[in-house]
Amino acid sequence: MSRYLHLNVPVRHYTGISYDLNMTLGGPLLTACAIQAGHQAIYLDAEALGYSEARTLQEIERLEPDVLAMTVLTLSLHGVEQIARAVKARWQDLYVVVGGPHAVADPEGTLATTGADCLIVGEAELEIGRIIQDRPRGILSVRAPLDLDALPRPAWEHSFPSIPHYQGNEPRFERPEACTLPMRGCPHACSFCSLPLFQNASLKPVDEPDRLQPRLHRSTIRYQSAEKIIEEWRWLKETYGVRHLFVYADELVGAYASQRDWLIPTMEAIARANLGLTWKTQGRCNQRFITQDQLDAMYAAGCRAIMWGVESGSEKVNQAVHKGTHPADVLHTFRLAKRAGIRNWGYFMTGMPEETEADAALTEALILALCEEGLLDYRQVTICTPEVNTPIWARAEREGWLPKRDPRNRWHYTPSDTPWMTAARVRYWRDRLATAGLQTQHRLSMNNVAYAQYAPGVPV
Ligand code: B12
Ligand code: SF4
Repeated sequence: MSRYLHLNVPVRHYTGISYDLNMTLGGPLLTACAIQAGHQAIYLDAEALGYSEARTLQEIERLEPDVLAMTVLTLSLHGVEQIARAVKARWQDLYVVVGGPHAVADPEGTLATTGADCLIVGEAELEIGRIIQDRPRGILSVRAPLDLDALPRPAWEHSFPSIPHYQGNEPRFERPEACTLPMRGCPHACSFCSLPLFQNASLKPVDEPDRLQPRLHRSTIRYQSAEKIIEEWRWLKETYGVRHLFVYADELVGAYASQRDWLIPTMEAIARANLGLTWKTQGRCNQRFITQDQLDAMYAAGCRAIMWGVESGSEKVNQAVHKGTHPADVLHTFRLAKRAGIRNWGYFMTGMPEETEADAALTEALILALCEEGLLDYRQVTICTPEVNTPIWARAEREGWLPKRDPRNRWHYTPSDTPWMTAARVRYWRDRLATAGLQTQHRLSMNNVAYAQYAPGVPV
């Protein structure tokens, strides 16, 4: 039996932003799988706890793990590098393994700069027990879980902080808020999204290190059964008093035709279970795949808000980033959701490839049309940030407009000129789009790249 510590590293000391509102599931899930495999395990979200690097190291010392696992996002890479180096300087024998979206996007670079013993590419639930036991080295891939019902619940009882600590990103929903992941996978390949990277290239798998195999399969569509979902949601309510859920699904509704075959019966079963929970989730605007019956069923099951990735009001720009949606998809979707009683949260970007000021004006026109019909309950306007090794990043690098690298925050807060707009004009459009169509302005500045906007006085 080994002692496994899964760490979400602190980032606020170099980003200047506290990422403590929402929890993440990878660490608590892998912690549960480690426990199931017979190990002692803890998940520590040092960022949510407001720990400094020094305090995080003290906790590592106190907990005396044999295996230190860290999730790496592009933004948290610097924090992981700091902790990994400090750990290796003090405790050479402590086995350090890293994984997560940035590890998938840049395995060689991440292994080199963190100095970890091992880097895992993929969803690691099925293999984390083996990794803890065998402590392999180098870059290895893992089989993704295909049967989500077979996975344990996230180990919130071994997670610090626990669920009630997190405030959630919408103060008007009831507390406590938890998160859950009833489906995984998306067939699309938007060029700014990191998730499609989970399916590229070939690597040696953990279970057969002598053989190359394709990485599996973030894009493969997988669902929990209604029974499993209800059991987990009820457990969250009864154990932690949870009142509201953030349903992390790659896109829960609108992504493909057959989605409804799972969605409608599952929503009906959740509604029948009468759990008394409200929730929000993510969806994709589409004229064909979004239908009233699906949204009505979601509302009956407790859905009160959907975050829609609108990106741009210009069809040309949405084609350029492989989003492939049209303003008519947005209007159709927002109308049906509103009719169902579900709040529309629109997520817009500016500073995208091929986006000129005329295209930004089309986004403004779409926002105004949505406001005119009272369809936009909340909006967020973000300056497009190329994440490492996504297609949009490759394009920006090729065309010479990749934002200037800041070694710590990996250019998340440093928009630069694109061939189609200057950085100053991108900022201008971000601010203009954040307030377009609002009579009373109530702006919530989240950070340098995003502005969030609540329509004042609108109850959730
Ligand atoms: C919840 C969430 C958040 C929360 C919590 C983030 C946090 N503390 O980690 C909040 C809102 C704070 C947030 C913030 C940000 N986020 Co966010 N977020 C998500 C979201 C929607 C769900 C994460 C989740 O729980 N997934 C489910 C679990 C099961 O998957 P997973 O985390 O990938 O873990 C699996 C594997 O990666 C692997 N694994 C993970 N870690 C490890 C470690 C080891 C050792 C091993 C072996 C395996 C392994 O096994 C896990 C189990 O299958 C994802 C999108 C998504 N669908 O995943 C985006 C996502 C992670 N976010 C993203 C981004 C860009 C951001 C921000 C930079 C946004 C911004 N501009 O401010 C910040 C960065 C925050 C930070 N601390 O660095 C990108 C990351 C891209 C990248 N290359 O890094 C994602 C992938 C969205 C996307 N589609 O591109 N985010
Ligand atoms: S539709 Fe959503 S989850 Fe799918 S690739 Fe695009 S942004 Fe990513």
